[in-house]
Amino acid sequence: MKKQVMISAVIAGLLSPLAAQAQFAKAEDAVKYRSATFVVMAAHFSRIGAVVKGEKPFNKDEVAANAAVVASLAHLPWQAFGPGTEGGKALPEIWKEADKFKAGADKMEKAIAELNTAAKSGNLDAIKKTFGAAGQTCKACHDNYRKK
Ligand code: ASC
Repeated sequence: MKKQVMISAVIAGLLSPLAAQAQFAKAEDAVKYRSATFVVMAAHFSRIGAVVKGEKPFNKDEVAANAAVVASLAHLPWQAFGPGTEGGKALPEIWKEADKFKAGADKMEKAIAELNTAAKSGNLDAIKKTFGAAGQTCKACHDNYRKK
């Protein structure tokens, strides 16, 4: 038993560097994965948007829950833009300007983390401000790297 646990731990240790690097059998799977993460992210982001725009009443806990979902999903799509996964709504510029694309992704993750912090605080003014800034980072990438 002890030995089995040790073996499992060694295997887990060997595999952990790979965990950050997504494994997709086909390019199409990577396209589906990243599209799905963006769809779910957008659903939760726009629920916060409705509050920010005054279309829905401000419920602190709901905004915080939506921001937490967005913040955890924000880390996911990038691993699915690996070499050879061109397709879907992604423009080929993503692979030609990988550093610039990565910088945009980092900026977005940071802005979303700030929205999440604001949402946890429950301060609506801070939520509005950070929501706007986060939305700009979504838009910047869409303008440059998403098919119209
Ligand atoms: C959303 C959504 C986006 C961003 C972007 C902000 O609600 O689905 O992609 O905001 O439109 O400009």
